[in-house]
Amino acid sequence: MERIIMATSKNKSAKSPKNAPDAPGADLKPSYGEDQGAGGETHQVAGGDVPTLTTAQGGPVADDQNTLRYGTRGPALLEDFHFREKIFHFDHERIPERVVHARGYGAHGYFELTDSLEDVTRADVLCRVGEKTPAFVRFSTVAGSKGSFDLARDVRGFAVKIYTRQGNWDIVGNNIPVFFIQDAIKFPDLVHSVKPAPDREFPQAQSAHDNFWDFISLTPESFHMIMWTMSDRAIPRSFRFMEGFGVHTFRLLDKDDRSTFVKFHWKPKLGLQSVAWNEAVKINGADPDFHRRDLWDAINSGDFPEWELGVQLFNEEFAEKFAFDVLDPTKIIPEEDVPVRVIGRLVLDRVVDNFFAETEQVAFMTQNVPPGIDFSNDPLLQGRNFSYLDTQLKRLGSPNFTHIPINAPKCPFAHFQQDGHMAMRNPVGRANYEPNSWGADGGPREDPVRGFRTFASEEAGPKVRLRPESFADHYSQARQFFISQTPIEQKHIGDALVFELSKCERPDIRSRVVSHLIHIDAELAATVADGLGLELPEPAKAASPVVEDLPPSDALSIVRNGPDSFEGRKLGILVTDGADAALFNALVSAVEKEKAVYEVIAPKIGGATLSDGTKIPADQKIDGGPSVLYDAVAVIASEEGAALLAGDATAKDFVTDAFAHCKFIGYSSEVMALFEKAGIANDLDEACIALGAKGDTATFIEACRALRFWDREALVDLDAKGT
Ligand code: HDE
Repeated sequence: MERIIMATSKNKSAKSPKNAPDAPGADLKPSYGEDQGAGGETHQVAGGDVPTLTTAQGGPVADDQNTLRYGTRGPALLEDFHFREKIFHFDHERIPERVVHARGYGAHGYFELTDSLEDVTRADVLCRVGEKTPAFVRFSTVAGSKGSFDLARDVRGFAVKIYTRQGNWDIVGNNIPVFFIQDAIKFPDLVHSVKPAPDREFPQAQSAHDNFWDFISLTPESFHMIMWTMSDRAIPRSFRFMEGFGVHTFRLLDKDDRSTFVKFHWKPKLGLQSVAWNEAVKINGADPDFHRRDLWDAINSGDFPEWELGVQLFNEEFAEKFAFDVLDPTKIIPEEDVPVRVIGRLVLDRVVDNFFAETEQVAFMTQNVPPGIDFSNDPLLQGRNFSYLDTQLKRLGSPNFTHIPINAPKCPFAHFQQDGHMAMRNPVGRANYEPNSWGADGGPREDPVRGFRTFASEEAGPKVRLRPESFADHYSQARQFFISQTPIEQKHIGDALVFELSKCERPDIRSRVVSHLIHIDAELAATVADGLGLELPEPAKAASPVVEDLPPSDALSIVRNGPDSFEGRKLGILVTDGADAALFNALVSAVEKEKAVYEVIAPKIGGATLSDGTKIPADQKIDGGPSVLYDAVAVIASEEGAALLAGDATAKDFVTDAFAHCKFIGYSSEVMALFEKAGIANDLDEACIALGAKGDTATFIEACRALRFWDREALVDLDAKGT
């Protein structure tokens, strides 16, 4: 609590109106040192001074090890207020986790506009080129609970809060540009179906079960999204290498309230990248925190993740003639039809100080838009605008959740809202209503010119519960997505469907899913049916004929939008005692030159002694650092070391997995002994690169830029399907 008071009182410099953060309460600033308890008294410990431990009321604590009791063996005493307060607070530490997107990870940064949109919007943040506006981003999975693993096959949340001069702007998006459903009224059903079944409370963080596929197979509008979630987009390598999308069509309004439609895109600077499903399953065991650790490590090492903000701008005329309804959230507008114009960048440069205070308490809301940005009638967006405010009250427990620093605007603000649980910024003075006649002491007033104005769209028609005819085509864009993928990505979609449906106990559900796939791609449907040992069913009844000739779009493929560098990626170097020091050092400098990172894996965590006698510490012991944690691997061993590895099951897994996951593998000649025992010696291909001669290490790291040697996948079938 003390720190919150500090944070608000530090805002003194901004000239702020009555209800601004530094009005009431700011005078509580203590006259002693900021973060010190007990009157600022400190204790000396090894490494410096620390504050005296206090109760939440500020009273110094003498003994934090023992409760107060009668005699050493007697009953505890009620008067032990320190114990009572400590346990009371502990008992109330949890708040409800998010109903969806419970598992997430946040970081601070800034948004910088590079290209002004002042011709189409009066949103200040989209008009000030070069200004850095503070931002907070929270990435998440959707289905799993807070303690689930990072590499679930799932959509990822990509929620961005930008603290603009005109209030908070939240783009509460996903890493997939479409959604499962067209109408918000189906959201509870969708989420219930994917969450653990209510009777048995499993499976956790997985869509591979009957309830989910039952719902999906009865909801044809979900099939475009299903193509995306069965693609490798649903198993990203890192938050840093995924795109983000605002999904819905929004409006931009200029100073005369003229409207332009807009869709928002975040494009990662380092390109797109995903993992293999077999890898994802193993990463979840080896490091369930794989994605959050990746973000934490990247930011803390100064390698700040960055995305471009792009917009697709279009007018009513385009919307009218576009083949699909721009209000339908199960549709995209291909970049070939409306190019993405890059207008800014988002950089994440600071991890949180405290996970709960920031990442857990951050409250995103689709309805947070500054003047100059407005909503469309997308029925999903309309429903979300209702839901997000409601959910914050449930989770954070008070209508004053905007008083929590992570949610508070950073611009001056003033209103007459007051009281309620945990009120920290009540209005000062006599007027707490308007209109009033207290003149200059009367508090804030509305501003019709600079305030938020809604687009005055003409609406007409009867009150109905009906989807528009223009929402009826459920398969054409699903097909367009599928044909836009490279062959290897298409194979992964087929594999994913077979895997997921093989976890369904009911054959009729498997079959009903396949009956929809027939409309998307006949060969895909046949492959999935075959993979399931299922007879090809009759096609599902389609509400609208499938448009088969939509052109493929390169923007939809991950492989076509990968990086051209190994920058930001991680090499795992497995070394043993006696490994060639010159080779190791050359490899490390090649990695550093590429702005990539590396970890050393060794049989013992104490490290390995190289051929020249230098001891290098290990980051991982071999069974704690399987190759699935790295983008590429190198194995450098002495003859003795290689013999030792050849007899070790985890070392064999290290290389066979790297091989099966189509990774680039660098190796010293001694390592052939390990390859032989692991059964891959005869299959080595051009992505297995011998490191001996000078220059080999540079060649190896250059090769790693391709990230995967996909040609290998045909040889290492990972699902025993023979495809
Ligand atoms: Fe959400 N969603 N959502 N959602 N959503 C929530 O808000 C909801 C939808 C998204 O990191 C909840 O604070 C409804 C689409 C993200 O804190 C809740 C509907 C998209 C996050 C909620 C949708 C999203 C949420 C749960 C259908 C992508 C996490 C806790 C109409 C464009 C934000 C909370 C964070 C969170 C409701 C559909 C993205 C319950 C009713 C579509 C990234 O309010």
